[in-house]
Amino acid sequence: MRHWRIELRRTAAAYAEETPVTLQDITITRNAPANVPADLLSWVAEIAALTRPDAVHWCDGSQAERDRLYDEMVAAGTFIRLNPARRPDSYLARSDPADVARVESRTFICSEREEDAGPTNNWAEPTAMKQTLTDLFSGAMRGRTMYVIPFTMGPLGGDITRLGVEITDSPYVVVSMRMMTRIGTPALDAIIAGAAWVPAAHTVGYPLVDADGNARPDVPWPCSDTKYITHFPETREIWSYGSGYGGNALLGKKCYALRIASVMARDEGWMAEHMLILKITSPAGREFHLTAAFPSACGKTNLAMLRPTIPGWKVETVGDDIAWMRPGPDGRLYAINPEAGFFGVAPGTSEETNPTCLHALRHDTIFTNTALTDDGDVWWEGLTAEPPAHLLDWQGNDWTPGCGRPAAHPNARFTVPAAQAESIAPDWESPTGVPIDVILFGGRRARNVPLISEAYDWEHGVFVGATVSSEQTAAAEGTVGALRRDPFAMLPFCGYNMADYWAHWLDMGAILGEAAPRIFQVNWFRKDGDGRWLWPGFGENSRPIEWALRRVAGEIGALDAISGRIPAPGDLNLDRLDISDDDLEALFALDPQAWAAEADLTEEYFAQFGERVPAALSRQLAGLRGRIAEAKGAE
Ligand code: GTP
Ligand code: SPV
Ligand code: MN
Repeated sequence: MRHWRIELRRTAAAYAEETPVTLQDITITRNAPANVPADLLSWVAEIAALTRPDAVHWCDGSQAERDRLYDEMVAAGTFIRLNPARRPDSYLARSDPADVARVESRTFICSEREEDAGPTNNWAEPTAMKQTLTDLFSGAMRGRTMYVIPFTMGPLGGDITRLGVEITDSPYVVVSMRMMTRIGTPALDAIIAGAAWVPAAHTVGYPLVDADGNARPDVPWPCSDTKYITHFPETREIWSYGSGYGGNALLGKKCYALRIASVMARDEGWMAEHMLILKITSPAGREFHLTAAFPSACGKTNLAMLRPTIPGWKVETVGDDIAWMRPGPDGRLYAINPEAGFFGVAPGTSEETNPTCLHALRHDTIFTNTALTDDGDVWWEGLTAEPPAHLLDWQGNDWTPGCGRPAAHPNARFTVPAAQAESIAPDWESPTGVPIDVILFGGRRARNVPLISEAYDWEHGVFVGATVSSEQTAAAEGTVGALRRDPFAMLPFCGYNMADYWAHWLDMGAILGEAAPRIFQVNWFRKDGDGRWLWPGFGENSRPIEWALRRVAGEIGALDAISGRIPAPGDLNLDRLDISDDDLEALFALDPQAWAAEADLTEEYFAQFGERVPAALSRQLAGLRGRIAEAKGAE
């Protein structure tokens, strides 16, 4: 399995021959906690021998360690301490302007065979990529401290929980991982006790001493113009070079919990999904759990902290970005949130749109690329109706309203422990997870896709998931607003061939049978001809969700339509909602002509996967065409 280590060891040894270095010099063995297993110790030693840090620090995850790193980052200019009277224990980081989001064009799945990465992933041959990375990592940590971060994805002791170890030269990554995962001694103890772990090597690629021994000063946000975010699915490894931002650098998140975990899940009969997890209690006290897959920056964090506008319903948060799900002993599908924090989009978060989230950010929060107010607090577009008269923008430049530049970067983010959300469900860390009743698929669609519709069955639900399109957001580099296919909101996150992933979903449906969650498609983002949102969104999204739960409870019927089953007139709860009949009609309008065009595009889209498209999905496409023809006939 780990044949690359031999390769790397050879390369590292060759490197050490040129410039002799002993492991004692870089204090790996001296600093290592007691009983670290030999495979972990030798991996750390190899990476250290390759990257040549000044020191190696094994993270214990303690408050003292955190405090020391915060102080060091403030001294280095990486962190600005926010006004403690306004935002206690909170910090602002400004990234390099060229390192602000995930870089999908530099993200690679290095499976042995190209077809196993599939047409939607960048593929690179693993041996060649290892060589490239070995060259890039050589000496990359000179002048820096190398941190070793043992972490767990999921609560320790959980059935679905998995371990990892990230090596990084970024203290920002250490303190962010401390919020986003569970790091330190307990995770290391589990590894010492024999748990399997995924190695994840990260460097910002900005050594402070070059190969000739010339020193250069550090910068507040070190990174490299060259970036590689690489995954080796067969050997379950992650290597990331050149970026310090979000999913590029916090390797537990997208790299492990989605790209590598999706491969593990396929092999082991579970699911790793880009989904929020909610607990919902009805006025009668019945508990439901729901997951929802929306593409990046399309409303998962908002829905995860939903405040229902309809009376009597209670919503609690289990997770806001990733769900790991597997069938439980009773045959139902159980989900855990593998993360421990939220790395959420700041712009648009306000007392109106997401008060629960805003309250979670009152203390102990890291902000990245927001604006800074004159009194030492943060600000972003949408936080207040009126912007402050003066700010420092996300790059630290003077900013005044109307200057023509955004104050916060559109992908400015907060990092905060999940437990700080007042909506957090009491059992959010349940080691067995929560049983899922409903799965939602959504995206930003100005046209065609109705507010809500229910899939006819699991197989149709998989078709709906496989055909999700969404307007692109600032969460990744690219053209914001461009419509692209984002199946299951997993386009940038599936670690193997997307068509095989659809087949895995169909297999899981067969295993779950009657106990499978019901699947719905939602769209909060439909617009009229003038570009105005037709649906108020946010807390009002509780209305279509209430309809879905009443369907699950068997309380109401529905109307068969092109995209699925839609609410019969009067069934969608509109009490005290100010919405015109025209807007309501437009929200559910299903134009057969437009849907015929969608079906043509789906056929084209499927074609690129060739023979690997499951027959069930081709059958579903034929079914969709049948419903379109019927609707045309009825016109
Ligand atoms: P990642 O963290 O990137 O995976 O994204 P996410 O899905 O968690 O995104 P998030 O919830 O942070 O989405 C943020 C954007 O969606 C903001 O611009 C919000 O204003 C917008 N948004 C969320 N819910 C709604 C809604 O119901 N209606 C409208 N119109 N916009 C919404
Ligand atoms: C996303 O882009 O879907 C995120 C943010 O959740 S990042 O961790 O940067 O991938
Ligand atoms: Mn995400």
